[in-house]
Amino acid sequence: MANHRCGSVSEEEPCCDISKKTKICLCVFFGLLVAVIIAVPVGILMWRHPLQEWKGKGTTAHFYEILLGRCYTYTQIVRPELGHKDCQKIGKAFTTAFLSKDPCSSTEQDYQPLLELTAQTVPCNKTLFWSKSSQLAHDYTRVQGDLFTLEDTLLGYMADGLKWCGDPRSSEMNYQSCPDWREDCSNNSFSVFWNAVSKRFAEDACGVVHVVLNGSISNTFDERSTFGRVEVFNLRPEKVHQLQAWVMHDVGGVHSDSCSSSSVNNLKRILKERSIAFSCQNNYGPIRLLQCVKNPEPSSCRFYV
Ligand code: 2NF
Repeated sequence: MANHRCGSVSEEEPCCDISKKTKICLCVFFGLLVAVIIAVPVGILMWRHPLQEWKGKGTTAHFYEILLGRCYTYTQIVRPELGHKDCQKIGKAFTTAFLSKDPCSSTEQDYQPLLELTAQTVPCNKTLFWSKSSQLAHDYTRVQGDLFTLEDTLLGYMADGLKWCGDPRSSEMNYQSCPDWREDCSNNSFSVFWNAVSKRFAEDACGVVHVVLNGSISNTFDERSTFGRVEVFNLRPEKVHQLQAWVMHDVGGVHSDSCSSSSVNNLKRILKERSIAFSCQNNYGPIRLLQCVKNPEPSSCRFYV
């Protein structure tokens, strides 16, 4: 019987048949070689960058460790009166909300278990909202320890300043990039979280509530901000008697807006429609004092120093 294996020579077949078989074998060999040359670098690239690329910054390095550390710091040192909270369980519920999921299809339901584990009562009259005035509002609650911004509650404290997202193709966090809420998608795991916790913070508020607004920018009350979009509309008129706004100007800076400006009047109108009383004060004294302690030179601070 003739031997048809590549490279073998049978006595019955002429030599020209060998070259034909050799050609086929060479073709298969080079075909495989080309496939390997293409597949290996592509495979390496896929292995090194298996996750989708987004326009925003990636997950904060050591995200999980920071979450856990902040949870223990808050419950043991900052507010031990909150009582026992299971930080391991809270950390797990946080990451479960977004890991292995499309970071542009996040829902408030994803964060529901986390919200339930971190329930916290803020006393009536002690809620402080802020918009475009993060530093100042937090400087104030640091000295006025019985007032709470969202970041003075457990969940806000844990997440403040961090970034996070996952990827449906991996169970890992995406440390390379995360969706930017303006450029990629609005329903991203980060924005949806802040919308959900801001909503709960507003729903839970009662009595007279306060907001620090920035009077040194033109849209002091911004309807597209979290305060303007989420918090104002989730205050419960049956529990919240009044919203008191403090419009603060930078010391020595421009006074773009004040209590009588159109953007603040817009806030007043929305609250009136929602049957919530509104009051407003420019450069509220105790917060002005803090601004002047940090920056005592300008003439507007003469009164305090
Ligand atoms: O990072 C936070 N701590 C944070 C983020 C978003 C919302 C806190 N909040 C809560 C706080 F409790 C305040 O009461 O909402 C209120 C402040 O939010 P704001 O939007 O009214 O105030 P801004 O100064 O305009 O924004 C605060 C931060 O949120 C970002 C913004 O870039 C800034 O870093 N931000 C605003 N809207 C979105 C959004 N849709 C957003 N980030 C992602 N998606």
